[in-house]
This record gives sequence, C-alpha cells and structure tokens, in this order.
Amino acid sequence: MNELGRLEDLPQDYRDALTQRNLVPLWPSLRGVLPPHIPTRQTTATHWPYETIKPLLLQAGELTPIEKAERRVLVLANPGHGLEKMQASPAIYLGMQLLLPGEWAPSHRHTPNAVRMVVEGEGAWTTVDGEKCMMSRGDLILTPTGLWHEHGHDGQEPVVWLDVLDLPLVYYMEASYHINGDRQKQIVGRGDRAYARGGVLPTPVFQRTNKRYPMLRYSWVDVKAALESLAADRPDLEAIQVTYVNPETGEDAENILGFYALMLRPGQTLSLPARSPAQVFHQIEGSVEVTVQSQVFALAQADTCCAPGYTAVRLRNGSTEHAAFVFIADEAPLHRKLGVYEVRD
Ligand code: GTQ
Repeated sequence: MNELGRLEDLPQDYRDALTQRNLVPLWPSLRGVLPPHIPTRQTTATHWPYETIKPLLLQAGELTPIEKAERRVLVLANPGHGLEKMQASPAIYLGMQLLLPGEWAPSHRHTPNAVRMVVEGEGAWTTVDGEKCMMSRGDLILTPTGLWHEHGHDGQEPVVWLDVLDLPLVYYMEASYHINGDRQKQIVGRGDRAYARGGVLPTPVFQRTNKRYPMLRYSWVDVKAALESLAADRPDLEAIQVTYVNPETGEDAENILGFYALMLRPGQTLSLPARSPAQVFHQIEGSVEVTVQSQVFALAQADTCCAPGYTAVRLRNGSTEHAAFVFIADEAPLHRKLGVYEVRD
C-alpha cells in the first residue's frame, strides 16, 4: 500500500493557513478514517459482574434519594470509549437501575429508545403510554422513542433492572432530548396477553389498533416457553433463538437496536460468526462462558458483557444438566437500515 503524506511533511505556514480557514488536509488522516478491511473499534470486550454492581447500587439507594436522581442508575461504561462517554458500544447504552419500595421515578419522554430487562425484585411497574406494565425477572418492557414512561414500586424489596438505550447514537446525532410530564392515568393494562401466542393476531372487526408499538411487555414466562418449545420441536436446530418483534408486522420491536433471547442446551457450545454490529449479552438464567477475542467471561446470572462488531463470539453452557438463557441486544436493525450490515465467515 502507498505511504501517504504526513501532516509534518507540510510547511508550517501552509498548515496554519489551512487551520485559520477551518480547512484540514484529508491524506494524513485518510487511512485512519478508512482503515483497510476492518474498522477501528473503540469498543472493548467488557464484563460487568452483577455481584460487583449490586452492593454499589444499593449504596446509591442510601446515598441519593430518588428525588435527587430521577433515575437511580449506575451506567455500565466501556473503558475503550472512555467511561465519561457512558456507552457500552457505538450505539448501545447500558444502565442498572434501582427502585426502592414506595419510590416513584417521574413521567418523562425522550427521543432515544429504551428497553428494560428486569433483573430482580417483584412489585415494580413501568407505565408506558398509559399502560401499566408489571415487572418480573426476565420481562422485557419497551419504552420506545417519544412514549411517556414512569416507574413505580408497590412491593417490599428493592427492584433492579437493566436499561438498554440507543442513547449514544441519538446523542451523537444531536437529536437527544427529554420532556417532563405529569403522572399518567393508567389504562386497562395486560396488553402483553393480547399477543401472547404466535400464529394468531387480534383482529378487531370494528376498529383497527394500528399502533406502532402494539406490544410493550414481553413476559419472561412466555419467552422462555417459546424457547423451550422451539428446542423440543427442533432438535436439529443449533441456535435456539427468538427475536423480540412487533407482533403485528414481524419487524424488530424497536427501530435502532435489536433484542433477542437465546437458549443454550445443557453442555452446548454455540459459535456466532463475526457480524458488523456490536452486541451485549445478559444472563437471564443459568451461566454461560463467553469468549470474545482473547477474553473469556464467565457470566453468572444477571451478569452483562459486550462484544465489539466484526468479532466472532463463542458461547458455552458449562452445565450439563441445565439449560442457560441469555438476553442479547445488538445494533443489527441500525446496520441493516444503514446498509452496512455484514456477516463474515
Ligand atoms: O428509566 O427513563 O438508564 O430516561 C437512562 C435514561 C433510564 C429511564 C436510563 C432514562 C431512563
């Protein structure tokens, strides 16, 4: 490959003249912004064990009242990007949020899309667009762009969940903002039951719903049952995986990030090919060993890790007795929409 000219090769007065006019020569930086064959990635494979997060999160509960936090969250930040950037990958933000009994995180809406994956505790709820979504371990609750949401807690124990947002991307686009609102009037609820079975859809005769986000809560009981049915039905299948979708259209549940649940049979090893999007793994049940580049992470229940894009990942269920269940978030919908999605062998 041709050696390109360096900045230092240019006379200082010429460089100064460029700078004064807000001009920059491309060639010294060309290989940097268009590296050969594979992108430069700041995202480094990182593991956030839950046992290290939980005591610090509970301490935040003592140190900072909810009124002083609005959202009491410890952000899972990728050191490769710099912790202050508060991002796990180019487009993914992760946060562990704590809500104590009786607390209320007030209603707001914002441009970034969010989901909540419930980690532990009973009795909390998120009201999204008026619909009260109860939160139990493993449930996925969508709070898509622009929809009002607030969190409350009528139970007895602390509740913790994992927030996954496309905040880094929306912030980078200079399109991130929020609006505060009043406490929402909760309507009927149980919206998750309307779409709890595959193959049939509600078809009201007199009125169409036509909601962009018809389903806001995906109960873990149903998703786990779907995975177990799939595993039983298809012993030939290597990857027992389901995608969280809009049940009316089959499209990804949200516009930018993709969400999936994966089951590993007892003793199973699964190799995922290198694909362009970065991804996040969160252990819902059981334990899995995740190999990314030269790193090996032993994920225990409620642990989270991330892998950069263009990187193969190997998942191994070390238990020969129990299945393991992993929640995955990735940037695939974004990459597909932008036309840069790739799978490499
Ligand atoms: O619960 O609405 O982790 O607005 C970051 C921003 C959670 C939330 C986060 C948010 C929320």
